[in-house]
Formats: sequence, structure tokens, C-alpha cells
Amino acid sequence: MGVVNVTPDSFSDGGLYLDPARAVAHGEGLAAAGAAILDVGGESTRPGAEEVSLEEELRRVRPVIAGLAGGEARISVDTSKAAVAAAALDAGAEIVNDVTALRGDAEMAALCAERGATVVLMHMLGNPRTMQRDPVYGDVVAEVKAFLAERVEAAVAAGIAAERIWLDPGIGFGKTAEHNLELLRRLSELGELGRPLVVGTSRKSFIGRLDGSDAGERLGGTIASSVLAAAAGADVLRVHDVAELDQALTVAGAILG
Ligand code: HH2
Repeated sequence: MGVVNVTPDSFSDGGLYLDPARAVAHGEGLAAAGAAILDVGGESTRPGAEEVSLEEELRRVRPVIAGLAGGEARISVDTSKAAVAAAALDAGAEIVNDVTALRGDAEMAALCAERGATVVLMHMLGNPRTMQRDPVYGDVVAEVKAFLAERVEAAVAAGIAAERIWLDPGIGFGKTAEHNLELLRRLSELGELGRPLVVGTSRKSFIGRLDGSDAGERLGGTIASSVLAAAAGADVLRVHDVAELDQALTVAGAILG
């Protein structure tokens, strides 16, 4: 899953693809580099990010999804707003990637059910404004797993088919570096939920915590963590650097058979 951030303020590529034509060209490049899915987002969820209005988010993502739809890659929309998800599905998206796991907008679950969308349910402690203020868990893996199991139940109760539900531990969303490492180390426990797993470590700050690198210098850490996640059962890897990850997965896959 290649990341297409149509935002001025995303933590690693904010402002680069705010212009729709540049965002479409970037998405096409990621698809050509091997992305099977393009995740288009118009609101940053980085720690402390400001909320974006519905009108502005629609203005950002709609033309980019329309421009990318019909290509090789499936389109996912990274949003917590049902109206944005509806417009994205109308424009050709098939997947709704909701970092609030359907808790952010009361209309979201019914919309996804009605439209037959695939949904990504992600774990987050708190919200982007508060999530990095001293997150505390007893057993982070057990708590994330219980949360995701509960969200699957809620989604199914709302009419979303179980086979259309993907799960994500939410690396960096209300977690310390050690929490993120523990989740990655024990990822196979989340696989016991029986749904495809999405993992997004790309350029995230836990990598910088280990070696002092800035967001633009975390490709090695992104590849190491993503390849190990794949080996532990991750089905979808959400990354900014698709070509490099694709090569790493090809080599790792050839070695592991
Ligand atoms: N991470 C980010 C955004 N959306 N969605 C899922 N399912 N999983 C993730 O790990 C995830 C996500 C944050 O990365 P990015 O989009 O590059 O940054 P920003 O939120 O600042 O736009």
C-alpha cells in the first residue's frame, strides 16, 4: 500500500503533493513501482495535527482519487469522515482506511456496509492531539488485540461483511517506541484474529528513537520493520517508499521461499 498524502502538514512528506496533478503523478509512480493499493489521505494524523474541515478534505482527496481510479492499483481513502469516504467511493475508491476504527463518525459503519467497501480498522489510544501524552498499557499486544476484536464485532453488527475487514495495530498511534517494538515482535498474536493485517511503520518516529534519524532518513528502519512484519504475517504494508520495499520483499521472499 503506497501512501499518497494530499496534505500540507504530513509528518514526512507534507506539502509535496498538495497539488492534485502532482499527487496523481506520485500515485501513478507508486503503482508503477509495485503498489497494489494507493492510500489517498487529505488529513494528517501526526501527533498534534489540527483537524481539517470536511470541505477542505473533500477538495484535497476527490480529484486525486478520480485521477487515479481505473489504474492498476486499488484505491483506498484514509479518512474518518463518512462524507469523505462516500465521495471517495463514488470517485472509484474501494477501501476505507479509518484510523478511528469507525468510532469517529457515527455514519461511517452504515456507509461502508451499504457500499460493500473493504474497511481497515486501526487501533489508536486517544486521538491525534492527545495520543502521544504518556500512553500506558498493561500488555500492549493483548489490549490492542482485544480492541480490534471488539471493533470487528461492532463492524459486523453494523452489517459489514467479516471478509471485508482488515486490521491494523496502529504503529505510532498512542504508543511509545517500546510499545511499537513489542507489537511488531508479537505481531503473529494479532494474526489469531483471522483477518488480514495492515502494518504501517513507514518513516515513523520509533525508528528515530532507535538511531536519532529524522523522518527523511528512516528508509532502512522502514524496510527492516516492514520485512519482519511481513514475515510475521502482515498482509499489507503501508509505506511511502514502494520501489525499495518491493525489492526488499522480493529478496526476502526468495530466501524464505
Ligand atoms: N499511519 C499514518 C496514517 N494512516 N493508516 C493505517 N491504517 N495505518 C497506519 O499506520 C497509518 C495510517 C501516518 O502516516 P502518514 O500518512 O505518512 O502521516 P500523516 O498522518 O502525518 O499524514
